[in-house]
Amino acid sequence: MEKTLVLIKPDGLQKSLTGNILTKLSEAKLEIVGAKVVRVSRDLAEKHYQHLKDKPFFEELLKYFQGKLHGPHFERVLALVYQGEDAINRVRKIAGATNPEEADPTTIRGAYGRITTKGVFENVIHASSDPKNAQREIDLWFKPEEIVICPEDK
Ligand code: IDP
Ligand code: MG
Repeated sequence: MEKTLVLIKPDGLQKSLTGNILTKLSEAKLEIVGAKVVRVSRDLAEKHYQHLKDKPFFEELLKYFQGKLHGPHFERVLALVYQGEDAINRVRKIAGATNPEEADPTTIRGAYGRITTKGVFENVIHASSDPKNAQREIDLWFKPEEIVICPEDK
């Protein structure tokens, strides 16, 4: 059993894609064990994307991730934790490649993502990349009591 963090980023919310994204993700046959709306502070954004802090696009990425490119109503993300067998890879497959122009058009990022004129990949969702990152990210975004696990799975 694996858990993985999914974030519907501000562009996904602004484009009214929440329903489409959740429907797509339901193909993975996983369980939702956590969900909430979060206003992303600079500190949280920096921690979440700490592996990219030396990249030239880091500042623009933080702005995008905090919703500062999408107006005051979209300064938020929808955070979800999915659980199930091979959850991390199953969700990554449905999410698609990081670069929305290289992503398969049938994936979420391929269908709905874009690259801004400033070069940010607005790719609609985040999905944890591997078990170590999934654990780190779930601990960063959720308190233990916000995760609802079936007693039989404990
Ligand atoms: P991932 O989201 O597929 O795991 P990461 O390399 O962890 O990819 O990058 C995190 C986020 O940073 C991406 O989802 C995308 O929004 C942005 N990003 C990554 N690489 C680039 C780039 O080369 N140019 C612009 N934005 C990028
Ligand atoms: Mg990543």
